[in-house]
Amino acid sequence: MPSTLMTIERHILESQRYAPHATGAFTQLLYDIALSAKLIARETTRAGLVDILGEAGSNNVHGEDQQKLDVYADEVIFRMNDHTGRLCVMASEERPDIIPIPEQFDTGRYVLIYDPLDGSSNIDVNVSIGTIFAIFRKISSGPRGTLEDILQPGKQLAAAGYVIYGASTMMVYSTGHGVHGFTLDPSVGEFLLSHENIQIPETPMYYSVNQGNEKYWTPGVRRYVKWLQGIYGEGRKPLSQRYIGSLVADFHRNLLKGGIYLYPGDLRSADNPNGKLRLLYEAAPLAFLCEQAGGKASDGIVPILEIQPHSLHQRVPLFIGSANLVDTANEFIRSYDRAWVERYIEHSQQEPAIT
Ligand code: P6P
Repeated sequence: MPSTLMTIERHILESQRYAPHATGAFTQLLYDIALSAKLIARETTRAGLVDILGEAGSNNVHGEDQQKLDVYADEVIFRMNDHTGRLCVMASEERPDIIPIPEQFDTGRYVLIYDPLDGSSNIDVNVSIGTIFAIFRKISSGPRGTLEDILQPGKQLAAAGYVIYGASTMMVYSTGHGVHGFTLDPSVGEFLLSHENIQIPETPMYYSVNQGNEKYWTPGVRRYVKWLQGIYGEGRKPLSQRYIGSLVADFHRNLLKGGIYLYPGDLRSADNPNGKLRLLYEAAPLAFLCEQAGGKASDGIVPILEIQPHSLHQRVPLFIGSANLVDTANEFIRSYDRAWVERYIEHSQQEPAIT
């Protein structure tokens, strides 16, 4: 536990020293995200008490039933940021297209991409869920943001983070100067610094994968998971398998304790060898954090942060966590999954160009 009492607002302000030319808009944007997280946290803890559980009766772009809390979280983040003049464009997991800044408001030099409530299928069973956010700088030439500003590779991120709504609510973020975790003290409504400069342990404890998908895995992934299960010979505790079905919760545990989360691509459907997770608002922001914490993240072939997105809701296989475990995953795939690699590369090149 850090010795000093530091709120997230003061920490964000102090990290401004890394960008003396910053206008303060970046700092304010991070404040706004922290405030959104407090509002969403309040509803997640009350979800069982008010009529906010259950489905909103609508579907999102992916045809998934939208839980009311999903819709609430998406609205909170949008309305917290649409009028501040700090953003030029937004994008959300819950919305089909990019979200322009309403005409009546000024625009700014930042881009906000977010998954308002990841793991929402767990809402009704009271399992931890999370918000994931990514912040880019504007790169398009016009006054208002475009899809070009959204489709940036993760290596260009200005900041990224997540909020986990669990036994306690934590916000974890990085602006490229280490990864720092803050725990919400609901009695005062402040996020207080609780995990300074998080580094993912070299020695892993967990591996997280949906074993139920084993029959769809490629030969390399099967061999890799077998390797994980036998990683420590006699005398040493093997890795434990932990899979909550909530990416933020699984990632957070592995970040603090060491381990790997994998959602591999597979050959289940010929037209989508990319697996389930989304590049822009799930894989890339968490990969940014993981690399800042000394870990790695890949699609099984290349680093996640190097991938040039082609479309807003593009899926990508994800291997993320302790560096040595990610490197080994890449080796197994390189050695045993040529057919899948060719299909994946071909499919990625067919992704619709910027429209
Ligand atoms: P499956 C939640 O829907 C999510 O996007 C991640 O949070 C989670 O890790 C994954 O999907 C779970 O997917 O197919 O194992 O249920």
